[in-house]
Amino acid sequence: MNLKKKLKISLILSLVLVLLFPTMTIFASETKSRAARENIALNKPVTSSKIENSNIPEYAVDGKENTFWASVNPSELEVDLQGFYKISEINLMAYFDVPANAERYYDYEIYASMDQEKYDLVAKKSDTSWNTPQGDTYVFNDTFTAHYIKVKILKTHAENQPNNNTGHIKELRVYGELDPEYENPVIKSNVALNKTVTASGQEGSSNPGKAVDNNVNSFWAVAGEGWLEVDLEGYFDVDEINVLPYYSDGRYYNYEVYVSVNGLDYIKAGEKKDNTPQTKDGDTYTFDTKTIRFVKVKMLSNSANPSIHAYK
Ligand SMILES: [Ca+2]
Repeated sequence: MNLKKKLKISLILSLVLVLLFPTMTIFASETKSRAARENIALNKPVTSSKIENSNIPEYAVDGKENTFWASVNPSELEVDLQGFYKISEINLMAYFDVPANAERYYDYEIYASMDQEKYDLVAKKSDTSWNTPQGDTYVFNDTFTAHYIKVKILKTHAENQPNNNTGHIKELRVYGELDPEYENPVIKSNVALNKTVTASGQEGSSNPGKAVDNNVNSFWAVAGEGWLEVDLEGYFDVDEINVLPYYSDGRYYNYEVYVSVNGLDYIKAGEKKDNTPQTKDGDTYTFDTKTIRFVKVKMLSNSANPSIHAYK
């Protein structure tokens, strides 16, 4: 059981109905506080002022040093940390040339906010040193609590490019721990994403893997009744499963959801046996936490077609 992870899980299944079959997305919620050195800005929701050349704001928090967000000054980038964190360090890796053809640095300010209304200046670039691969690191011995971090680039100083007025950020990294004095939302991650999936069959190229690829435009499909099973590839403490069937035109599905530790013995965790039309919220099943590795959905019927579809 050394693979056991202390996580809560919600499972989302997307089912379409006309020729398709179920699809799965499984979310896990971390219940422990995060490690102090984890970059809490990584892959968090981010917005910005007008982007330049399709260099979207997500590129500033994607963990990749070869992608960057770009905007025209005054440039603003704001990341939602999705919780209240006591911030201990911020590292801003602004754009630098490799090799250096045009050294540059920015005049910028970094703000912290609890509510997106009041912003406090917590750091600023106030010298003329060029941007470097190490970025600019700000350590806060006196931590402060923030939910949002905003960077404002005011002016660009670029060698041999006096008219350069764009701000580029390769990575914005934020470090800190959840502040227990504030109520923090449960942060969920999809533990089914790209995990191993098996099914009773498939229709055409709609293979079971498309049920867990986090792409709503791809789907797993099978004709007639069938089942889909996700191997989480580890043990998780699950307390919620959400099944999200296709919900247009008032159709409904009947199905059963099972969970299993070993893939041999199954416990029913939920079922839909009524005629209630499917909705965009899907069907949620909550129960006392169970440690499981497998989740299986057995499709019984749908109201619109003798075949069963699922997509995500
Ligand atoms: Ca990047």
